[in-house]
Amino acid sequence: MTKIGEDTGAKGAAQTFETQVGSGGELHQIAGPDDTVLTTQQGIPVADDQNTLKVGERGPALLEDFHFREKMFHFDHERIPERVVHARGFGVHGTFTLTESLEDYTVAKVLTEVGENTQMFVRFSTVAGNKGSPDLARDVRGFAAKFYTKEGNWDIVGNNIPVFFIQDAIKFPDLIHAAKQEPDRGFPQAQTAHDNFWDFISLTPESMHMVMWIMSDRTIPRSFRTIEGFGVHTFRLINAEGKGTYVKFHFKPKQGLQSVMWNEAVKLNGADPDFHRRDLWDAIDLDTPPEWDLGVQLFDDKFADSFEFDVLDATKIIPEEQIPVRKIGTFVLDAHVDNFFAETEQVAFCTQNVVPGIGFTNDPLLQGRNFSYLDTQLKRLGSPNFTHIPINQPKGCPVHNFQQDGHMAMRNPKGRVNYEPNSWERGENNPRESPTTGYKHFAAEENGRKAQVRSPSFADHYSQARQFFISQEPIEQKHIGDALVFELSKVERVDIREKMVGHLLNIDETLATVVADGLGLTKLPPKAKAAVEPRTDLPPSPALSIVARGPESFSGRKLGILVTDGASAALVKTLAEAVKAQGAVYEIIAPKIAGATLDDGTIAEAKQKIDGGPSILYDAVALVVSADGAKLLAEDKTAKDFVSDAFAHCKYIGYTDVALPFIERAGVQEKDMDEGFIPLGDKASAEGFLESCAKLRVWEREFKIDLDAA
Ligand code: HDD
Repeated sequence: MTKIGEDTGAKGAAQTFETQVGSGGELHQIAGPDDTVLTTQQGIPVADDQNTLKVGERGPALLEDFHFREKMFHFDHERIPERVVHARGFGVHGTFTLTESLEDYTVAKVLTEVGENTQMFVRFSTVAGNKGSPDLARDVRGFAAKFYTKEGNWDIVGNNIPVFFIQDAIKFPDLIHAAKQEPDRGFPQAQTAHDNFWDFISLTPESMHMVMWIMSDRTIPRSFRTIEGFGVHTFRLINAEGKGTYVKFHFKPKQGLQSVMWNEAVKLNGADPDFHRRDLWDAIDLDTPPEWDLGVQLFDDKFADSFEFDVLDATKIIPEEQIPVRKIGTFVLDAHVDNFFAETEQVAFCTQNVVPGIGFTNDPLLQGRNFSYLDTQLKRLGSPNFTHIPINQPKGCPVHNFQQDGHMAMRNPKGRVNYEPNSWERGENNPRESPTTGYKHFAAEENGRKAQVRSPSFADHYSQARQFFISQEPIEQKHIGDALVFELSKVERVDIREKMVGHLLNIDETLATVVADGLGLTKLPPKAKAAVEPRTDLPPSPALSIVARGPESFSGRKLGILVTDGASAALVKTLAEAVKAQGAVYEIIAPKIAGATLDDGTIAEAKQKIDGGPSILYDAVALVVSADGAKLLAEDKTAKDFVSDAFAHCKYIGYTDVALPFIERAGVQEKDMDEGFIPLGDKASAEGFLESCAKLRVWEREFKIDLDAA
């Protein structure tokens, strides 16, 4: 037994503790009464956090050890249920600033007070994978935004795709069951490439528009920073006169749109399963936080009545060419959470969180969501008091009501009165309704027969799928074909593959033929029966292409500079300056993590050893090697992969002339060295290289090197 210090730091109360010392006989010093002392949840200072209380050195443990019991009890209960969908997420704080008032359309202060800053929290996510699944799964990205407005919390629980798989919320559990792991085997994880998913889809023609989007590169984004966000549904704005205007919400990334290639995504999931979250974390750390414009498409009943499709159908878009997106403000996401669990895990988004001036429509998917989100928070967070958790508390306004008690209540009304009406004096603890500023539901007139029906106006399932497809650049169309072939090749049942091709025949015959060929079908299956004849007269909408709307510069992108001993110090410096001038970043990759000794004797410190820094981590690469270094790398499989992958992924590759033999040994012949290969030497060449990199990829290359090229 050892006696430990008299002053135990019990917040002023001097106590004496007796405790067993560790087997090494070390003595645990306790600091004075300050905030750095380890305590139990009850505030009792802990003297020994290494050994349980036992009888004798080798004896049994004692129940009396309250510190051990509390610690273990808490640990055993650390996990809460992960979200049934969108389990893997990444949250960040930000600020929204309004630049254009919508006062003609809404009374919502967040949309009318120009120049006002509104605090925000955004959680990005994938849908199907579990919490620990990789970031680059082919999947829809959730883009959920909480605006802490002066009039309460407003949530837009959106995705990076403006349409959805289903039209009625009653099919959501089936969709998600089919998409997630198959129930008997518990796999595949975070993938739609399996029988159950495509079986459900092949029997759900309304999902065909969404299928085009999920098979496009939208589902393998380069970064959270390079995705769009969509509120998806038609919502309603309500002005001071109670007049309603339909609205669709859009988030447009100032960074431009960008995706990776499928082969890259597959490799990224192994090399860095946290690729997207790390990217956003780094961008905030480097003080280059991403920004989005908040845009709205506004329209009235007249437009809705004349539009080709039903504006209440969440499987349809309104092309931007028909109703342009009006940018009304900007948000910047510039602050990390303090704690992942407290904020990112516990944040609770609900589609029904709207503020005065913003309302719903009868979209049957939205109506169902308004029930589901509140319901799920009770399961996940365990109490109706989930709104008391700091991340969910309104920050822009006070909260006063007579809701009380329940598990984990952090605030209860003070004083005697907890009901309404009452005869006590109105006050902070005795709040009253406010007919002037309170939320008023849109006074829509409704009347109809009670029935379980689907409106005939929802019956066109293929026309916009076709419109999306024909709006893509050739390389994007190729990727859609490749993705369908890949996914359906993982489907074991031939009849499901065939059924899918039958649907594609209603969308685009060439696409259907390419996919049928890729699957090795000997003849085209019959066309799927369409509820209404698909239209072929919808014009392409250029706004739907990622490639057409890429960034204008290399800003915010990352160059990988592969160096070896003896490489040119001047060139490394020049490249670094050119990268900086573009607002981009770079990483040095070297054969050893300590870095490389350059030709002037300076050391280029490496961020990555070559094995840990494959070229998939970079938007473009530069091979700044010496002749000896090139010889060495030419014998190294990983180094050769660095080059051959960058080539296969259509990236820009800068190189010193002595690197040529290395490039050749990596499998790239001189005849294959297209405009994406840029010789590096002087300052001008480095600057020219970085300017070319703004195009991000040399897409023509893919048509030359891919067997599947149409
Ligand atoms: Fe959902 C989570 C987006 C349809 C039911 N959904 C969730 C999240 C996003 C979306 C981004 C994650 C929020 C977060 O980060 O915490 N969901 C959508 C979009 C949809 C959609 C854009 C179609 C337009 N969802 C949808 C339907 C239902 C749900 C039709 C059910 C009727 N969604 C849920 C949920 C989740 C959820 C079960 C799981 C965790 C959560 O809500 O908080 O309630």
